[in-house]
Amino acid sequence: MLNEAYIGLGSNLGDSVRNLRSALDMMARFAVDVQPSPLYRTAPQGFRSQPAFYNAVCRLRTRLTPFRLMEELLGIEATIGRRRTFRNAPRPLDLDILLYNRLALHTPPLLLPHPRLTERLFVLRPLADIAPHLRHPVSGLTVSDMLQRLPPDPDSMTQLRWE
Ligand code: PH2
Ligand code: MG
Ligand code: MG
Repeated sequence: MLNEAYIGLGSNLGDSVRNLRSALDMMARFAVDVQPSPLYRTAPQGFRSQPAFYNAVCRLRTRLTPFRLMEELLGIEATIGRRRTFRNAPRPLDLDILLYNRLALHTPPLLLPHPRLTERLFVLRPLADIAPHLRHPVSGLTVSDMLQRLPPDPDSMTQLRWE
């Protein structure tokens, strides 16, 4: 059975745009219909004294379970050169499963939907570009609803070209 998942992509070390593009290419090994959102340059949220991020999301279809999907994504992060040091440290690539079908799961390290999805402009803005009517399986809110509930912060994001 083909499952539908949404993945958050982020990078703020090295050649970030190249890292994000390579990650999208590598997802074709275990997924079909990989559809990326527009690309954004975003101000770091949380730990602020680090380089600006490049963020996007993508939709994909896969036969993998969420656990196997997470393993594959961690494998791509490692291939691109991520070394885990401290939480929220600058990284060449971060790939997070945001949503997987309408599944709600609490099996750390895999939490679905992604618990910080609703508070992150750098996730909701690109997600709204490709799936505005998609619903959060727990709250029932659409992506546009969630985006409208966030305080507007237009200066924190700039849309860029992929090429
Ligand atoms: N990821 C984080 C913490 N802060 N800020 C931005 N702008 N983009 C990110 O991808 C990001 C972040 C932890 O994963
Ligand atoms: Mg992550
Ligand atoms: Mg993350």
